Amino acid sequence: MPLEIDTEKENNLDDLKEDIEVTRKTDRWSDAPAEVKELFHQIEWNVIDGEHGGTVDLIRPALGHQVSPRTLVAGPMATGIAEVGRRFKFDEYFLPEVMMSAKSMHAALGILKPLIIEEKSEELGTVVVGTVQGDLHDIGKRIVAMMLEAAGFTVHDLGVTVPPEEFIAAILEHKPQIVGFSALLTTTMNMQWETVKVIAKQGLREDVKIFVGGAPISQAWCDKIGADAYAADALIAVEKAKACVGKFKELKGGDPSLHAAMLAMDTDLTRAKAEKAQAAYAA
Ligand code: B1M
Repeated sequence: MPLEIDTEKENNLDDLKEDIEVTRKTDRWSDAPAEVKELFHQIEWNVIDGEHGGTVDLIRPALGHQVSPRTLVAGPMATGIAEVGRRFKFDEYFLPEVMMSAKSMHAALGILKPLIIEEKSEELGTVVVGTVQGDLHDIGKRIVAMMLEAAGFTVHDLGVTVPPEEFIAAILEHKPQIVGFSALLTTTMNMQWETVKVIAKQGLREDVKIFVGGAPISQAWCDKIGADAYAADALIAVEKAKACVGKFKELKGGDPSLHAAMLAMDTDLTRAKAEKAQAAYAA
């Protein structure tokens, strides 16, 4: 049985501005056994310090303690890379440091990917994903792709800086039910819109449900560009993708009812999360 560790609760990450000694005093991951809590803090700090060898060396012991690959991705790897983003934003880190941290994330994801995909038990449908043209960020998109695979989808990941024509070619070749665009830069988010337009121009809009995600992306942006669903994280992407090939299977891409249904799912997911947090607090 995998260990139950809550990765959905909002964490205060101020300790990550300090050092691991300060981190050890926090109650983050305190629902985990002490040795796992310690491993999680070390993973956070290895991602922050860009120690890819160290990160990899910590992943296997964590798995040995029955921590699930998803918990590692959504837990200490996510908090570590979030702190890297903060440091970059405030000019405490420059590109070389960020690249080292990204290398740590990729090294860890390389170990976790086969394990996550092994969980695949059924065939739900086909998804094409890619980071839009001009954008090199792919850590989040890889996580989304892995989680979709684990949930039962066949995923064709087109990589980074994918031009609209490549998305079109992949739609024609793989006939996916869902196409997902990732964008991490305010300067590349517009390529999501361009790609939606090219798909529509090719007469393929009704054939695919279009998902958008990435740090600067929002529901308002999804509405504006006429995408079908916005996913703030990988778990939401999975839930919405399942609904698209399940209860909303008959709705076509671009149908306003599909868009409304996807939006309503956010309300349901937020309510479920709040109820879970309340139950945990009461216990
Ligand atoms: Co860049 N970078 N970066 N960077 N980088 C950001 C995005 C930035 C916010 C940092 C900052 O200033 N705080 C900033 C963008 C500012 C802006 O546009 N407003 C920035 C910048 C400026 C740049 C450069 C321009 C820097 C420069 O050259 N001067 C440059 C651009 C290069 C280019 O793309 N052309 C650049 C380069 C890089 C690296 C190459 C060094 C590296 C990327 C390595 C890689 O990915 N292979 C990098 C990194 C690592 C980051 C930060 C620090 C971390 C991004 C990340 O991996 N997050 C980032 C800071 C930040 O985001 N706070 C930053 C972790 C990941 C799990 O989260 O990607 O959000 P995320 O994915 C989530 C959700 O968004 C969602 O689910 C994921 C999992 O939960 N999601 C989807 C994502 N895609 C989805 C798709 C879906 C659904 C959900 O459907 C398909």
